[in-house]
Amino acid sequence: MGMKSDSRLVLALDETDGRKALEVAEKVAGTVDAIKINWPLVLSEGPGMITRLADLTDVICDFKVADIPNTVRLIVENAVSRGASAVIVHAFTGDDSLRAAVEAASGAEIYAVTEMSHPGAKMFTAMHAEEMARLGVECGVDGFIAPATRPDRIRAVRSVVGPSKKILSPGVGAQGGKASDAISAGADYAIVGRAIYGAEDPASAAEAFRGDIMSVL
Ligand code: BMP
Repeated sequence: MGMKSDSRLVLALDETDGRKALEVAEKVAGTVDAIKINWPLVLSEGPGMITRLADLTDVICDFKVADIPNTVRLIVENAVSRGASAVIVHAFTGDDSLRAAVEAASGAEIYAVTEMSHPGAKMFTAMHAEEMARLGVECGVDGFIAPATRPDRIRAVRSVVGPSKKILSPGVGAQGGKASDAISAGADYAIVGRAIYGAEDPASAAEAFRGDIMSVL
């Protein structure tokens, strides 16, 4: 299993108006390899949005699950049963919670957060990013989230996890990172939100990001 890797671009669809979200999704579904949804859209439009978007492309549920193993299992099973191809979990919860996520995914993928992309990430997640990446490999996760705002940290995570694990990298566009820099540093996919769904013309914005990524492949 696993999502396609044609454009290496993932749309972060944090648009909270369901009608607009679906409009953007329809416009860019042919360009991006997957759509990532997070709490803003699910809380405003309901979890049925997972299933609706899954009709268009692979859906990554970015629920950043951080809980005891039983609760992790319940959340991952629910998201996967609604059509999610992947679920994002936090790694700081430790080995039992990570293993619970991997077991519950049954065919879908689990991505674990290492260092986050915002400035505050330097306070805690950055210090433990390599340890969390190592733990994720031990627990059998399929991939990792690492920051496009700090490509050197993508390189550090890649060197720990090896070539076969996926790295998805948010922080492109609105947060200042560049998609091609993230890919050159070892990410498999760049995640882009506001710079696509907030653009006047989301389809051509997505095409421009794809072009930037292709320039380094
Ligand atoms: P934007 O391109 O609009 O900044 O959106 C980035 C998306 O990636 C958001 O959904 C955010 O929650 C997510 N994200 C992030 O920005 N940094 C991380 O370290 C982890 C994330 O999941």
